[in-house]
Amino acid sequence: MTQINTNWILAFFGALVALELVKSSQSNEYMKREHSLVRPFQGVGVILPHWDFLGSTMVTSNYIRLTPDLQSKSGALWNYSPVMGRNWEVHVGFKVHGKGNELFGDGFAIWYTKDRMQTGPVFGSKDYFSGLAIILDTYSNHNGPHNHQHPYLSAMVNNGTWSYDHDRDGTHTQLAGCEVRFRNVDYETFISIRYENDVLSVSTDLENRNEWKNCFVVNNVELPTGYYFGLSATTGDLSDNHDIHSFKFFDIDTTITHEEIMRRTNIIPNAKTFEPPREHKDDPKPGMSNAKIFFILLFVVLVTAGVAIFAISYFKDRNARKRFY
Ligand SMILES: [Ca+2]
Repeated sequence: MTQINTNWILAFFGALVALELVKSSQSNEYMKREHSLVRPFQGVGVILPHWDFLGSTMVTSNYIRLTPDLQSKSGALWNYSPVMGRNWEVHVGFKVHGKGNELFGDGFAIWYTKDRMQTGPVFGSKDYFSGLAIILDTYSNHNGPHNHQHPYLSAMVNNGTWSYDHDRDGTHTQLAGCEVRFRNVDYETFISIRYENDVLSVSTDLENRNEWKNCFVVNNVELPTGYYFGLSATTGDLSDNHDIHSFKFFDIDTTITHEEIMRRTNIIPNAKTFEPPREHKDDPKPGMSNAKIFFILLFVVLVTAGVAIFAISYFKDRNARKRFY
């Protein structure tokens, strides 16, 4: 009886192991290493195969930190192989965490763009980009009303002529978005970006459930082949650690000809549907810093004291003169 049980258990675990092997070999067939980043990251020195990095980016064996939880940092990671597939899916494992409970920022972006390794004001990368940006915005600049909370996940497609407007948290150029909560959790959080037959689908796994939750699906999004994947993050007055744990690229093309891939390199990125734009309001004048307020108060005190001293001595003088009459 005991023998039978043991055999059963062994057989059961054997089957499980076999199943896992099949699963992993299947996913590895689709995963393209030249566009992926998997642990451990550190080989010899800090060379990352297929990727370049810049700015505050720091590579450890377990994660790649785009920015530390310090003010005014900016970092990026860029794949150096252009993507020559039409249909793909990308899974990014990340962790955003920091000391701030109420105030933190600014967030990070996942790029599929024409230009790579260019720094700028949009989460550490250049504005007026050509391509796709998936933005995970943790700080609400909140100029004028928008009816969502932060962190906020949104997509923007740009043909190089649009500017990402931080004042409005990019809401006038976004295709779609959803509220997300991914900060300061103990486990790794994930985003999936699927681009198949001009349909862009973004979903997340932020609750350690090992299942995807839909964020949005947008039809009629045209992106060319031959662009580059990148990741970038930035901090300003507010900060966070922006850590990347994995980047997995899956080729989901079933049948595509070389001609079609080449033809699609000429596409100008575009999306047929945008969310309705909202009016731009100029930013309110920036608030005075504490140092400024201190110096103004000091100035007022000094002037008041000066006037008082002058007044006292003046009246003293007058009083003194009066005695002569
Ligand atoms: Ca923002």
